[in-house]
Amino acid sequence: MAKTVFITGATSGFGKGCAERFAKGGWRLILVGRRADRLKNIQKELEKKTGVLALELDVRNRQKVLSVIDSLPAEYSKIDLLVNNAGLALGLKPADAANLDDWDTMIDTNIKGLVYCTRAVLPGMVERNHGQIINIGSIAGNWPYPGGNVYGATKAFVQQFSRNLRADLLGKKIRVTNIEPGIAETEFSLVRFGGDKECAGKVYEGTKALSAGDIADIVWWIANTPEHVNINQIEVMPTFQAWGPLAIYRE
Ligand code: NDP
Ligand code: 8X3
Repeated sequence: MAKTVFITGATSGFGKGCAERFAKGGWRLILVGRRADRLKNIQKELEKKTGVLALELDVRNRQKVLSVIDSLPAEYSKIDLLVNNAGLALGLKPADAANLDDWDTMIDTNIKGLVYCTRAVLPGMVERNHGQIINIGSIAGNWPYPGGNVYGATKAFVQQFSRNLRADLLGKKIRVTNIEPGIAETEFSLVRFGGDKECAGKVYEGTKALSAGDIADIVWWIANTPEHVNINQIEVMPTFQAWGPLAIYRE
């Protein structure tokens, strides 16, 4: 029987790349996002290859996340893999000038949304003693940078939550991985800079960033490792990205 993957944030970037990769591999898809028109188009395209259930869902809506996952149609109810990908960065201002609403949105989406989806899907996995969760963290959860304040902190949460899930799930055939990508060309920067295409474009100018396909290939590989193998964490950057020196302020 075909396996089922539940992908949050499937309307763009990594999530859409994963949907395409898993459709090619014959998995059934449950695709989540807020933009209904995009979901519909992706569903139409990928239905040529596999079964697709498209869910217009905001992962910040705790009640809806829980009820939608609790009432999945029978043929989609046994989730083999949850890809907790929905997330965003908003702004790049220093902490004293950052917009508090942006901070709320990042916390509500990257932390609380991810936690809601996990909590809703996990009991079924435990009952079946089978499953896998792949979280999309970020290098920003490992390495601080100016303006990364709350975004990076939400991704540090994702890292520790992933590890703690492993601790809770010891003895069960349920795997958990945190993927921590570096710079990748998706709609991420467009969102971060409030739709400013010029500003977003500059982020990727003159370099070779990761692509959505690169991350989808990694997710696909992790999903297809043997059940006794758990990849705890993968940090991946483009070859053209590395660490800078520590900053020293001089008067
Ligand atoms: P995109 O902006 O291209 O995609 C983000 C996806 O998240 C969209 O499908 C969007 O769908 C969805 N999303 C956002 N908020 C919500 C919400 N409240 N409910 C449901 N879906 C939501 O960016 P990426 O593909 O780059 O980002 C995917 C993940 O990867 C994020 O968690 C991001 O933090 C992380 N990441 C990105 C990196 C990069 O450089 N691109 C590097 C490291 C990590 P919709 O708007 O339709 O709801
Ligand atoms: C996205 C990577 O470095 O822009 O998570 O924060 S970065």
